[in-house]
Amino acid sequence: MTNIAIVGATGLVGKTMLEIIEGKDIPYSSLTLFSSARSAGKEIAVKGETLIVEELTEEKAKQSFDYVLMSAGGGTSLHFAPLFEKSGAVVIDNSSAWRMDDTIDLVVPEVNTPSLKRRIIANPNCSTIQSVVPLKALADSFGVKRVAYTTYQSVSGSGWQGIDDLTRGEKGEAPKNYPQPIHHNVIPHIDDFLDNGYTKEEAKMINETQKILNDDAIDVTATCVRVPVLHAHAVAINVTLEKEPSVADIKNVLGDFPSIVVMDDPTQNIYPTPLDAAGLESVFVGRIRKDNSLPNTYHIWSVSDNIQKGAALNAIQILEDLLSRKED
Ligand code: 2RA
Repeated sequence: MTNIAIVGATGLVGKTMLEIIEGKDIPYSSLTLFSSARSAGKEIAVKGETLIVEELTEEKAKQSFDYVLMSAGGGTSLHFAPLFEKSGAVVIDNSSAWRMDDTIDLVVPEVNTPSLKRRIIANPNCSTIQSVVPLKALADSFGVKRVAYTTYQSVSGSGWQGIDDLTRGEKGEAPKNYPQPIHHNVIPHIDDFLDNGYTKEEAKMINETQKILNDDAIDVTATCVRVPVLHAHAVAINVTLEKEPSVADIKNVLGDFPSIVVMDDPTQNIYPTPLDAAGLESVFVGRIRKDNSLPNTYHIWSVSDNIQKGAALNAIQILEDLLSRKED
């Protein structure tokens, strides 16, 4: 008997969670869909059954769920995740609200395992997930000292609103979500600015990388950029290692790591692009080469679907891991 709830079921990530649950045939005895009052009453078909989306209230959070997948923003998570937890559920939360809390696990299943000190597990930021997967492979074999990220993040990272802004721009209309037009443009600004000149998105990549790799000694910096692409983020990763492996060694280690697909043959113009990754589960890497300016330093280009591995799929993989432990 597994009772699952999804909070934010009508959002882009919630909708994708439902598709993955259906596609992977995740077993459940009941599936309850929650949303804000605005979307309550909508009907969604899952595994041949029509479910009616309910407004999430404190009373409903006291029902006995085993697992709650949340993707409804930080405010909703801060308020409702502890209520679900108190009622006995394990919450897997896609917002940034809990990620840097010392008592909360921040999990990418290929990289780390939840301690379950608390029954709230945080799903990391999308661009962080597709970066720490290759970095974990490198850390295990060669040690990681420093990372410099530049991201190229698709509009679906902002949910339906980001997609709407790109569509609006295509029709010559002004943006409603982004501070600048995204159509025919790139915007070096994701989430709010902080006093130190970085954005919150950049801070997420810095802090979450250290937490997931469990190593505060790794120096991390980031510049995060929104690009007019619908699906899949790209991250240019410049990484300094403890050792100095050959590029072939690096390709072998990455190719052997779960969920990584190496696409790297410059002679055939083979490298991953967002169009290659959109809708797929893997983290694709290419353009792997030695940095010409620094010792022990390499460039890696990582591309992955931000709604799949970057959000919904990673959350479902955490759920699958918990379900398999329950069976053991
Ligand atoms: C973005 N990182 O792409 C966000 C989504 N979680 O804006």
